[in-house]
Amino acid sequence: MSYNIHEAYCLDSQRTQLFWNDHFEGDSVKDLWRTSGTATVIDAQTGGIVRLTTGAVTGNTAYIDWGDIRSLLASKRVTLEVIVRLTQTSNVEVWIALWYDATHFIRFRYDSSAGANWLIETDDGTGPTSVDSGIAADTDEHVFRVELIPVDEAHFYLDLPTECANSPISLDIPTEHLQPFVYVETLADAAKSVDVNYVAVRQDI
Ligand SMILES: [Ca+2]
Repeated sequence: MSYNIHEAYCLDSQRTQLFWNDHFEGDSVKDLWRTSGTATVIDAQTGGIVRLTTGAVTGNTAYIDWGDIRSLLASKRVTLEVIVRLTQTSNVEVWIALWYDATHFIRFRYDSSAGANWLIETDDGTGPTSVDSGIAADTDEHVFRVELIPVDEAHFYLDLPTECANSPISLDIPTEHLQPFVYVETLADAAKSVDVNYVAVRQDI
């Protein structure tokens, strides 16, 4: 069987789980994605990436998400895996998230103005909980993975099987429906970008 986890896209399922992924191959970003800022598919690089690029003014942003089609739930043991490469680590903020809104999320966050390391964070509207992953940001490609297994614990992995310091987080887990969200903001008057190679989700039916 197949099951629509996004209205524009089907995914495979087994008897008890759904799987969905996009490797950003082809000439353009698939219609199911909403983009802001500049989002360019580079098909020849690393089997297809989408490069998100901000404008060149402090506070400019770029992001990619499902256009507020939110079909992911912590209570269904959602797992998100995203492969991302920062093209720079200075004057930039990056989020890799399961996202409802600015106060309901589960995310990796790197803010160059706050420190050298990735933070791991949750918020259910009463948080956030924000702790240090123990892992410094760099410009290599990495696999970012968060698993809600069990449903009341957010386990964060950066390059499996390495579980981040201070993971899991069991506070401030959002109960809202979520979508994938990758976001970059420039903290200087210069364009900043991130390369997203792959986004995948899995959750229970
Ligand atoms: Ca790819």
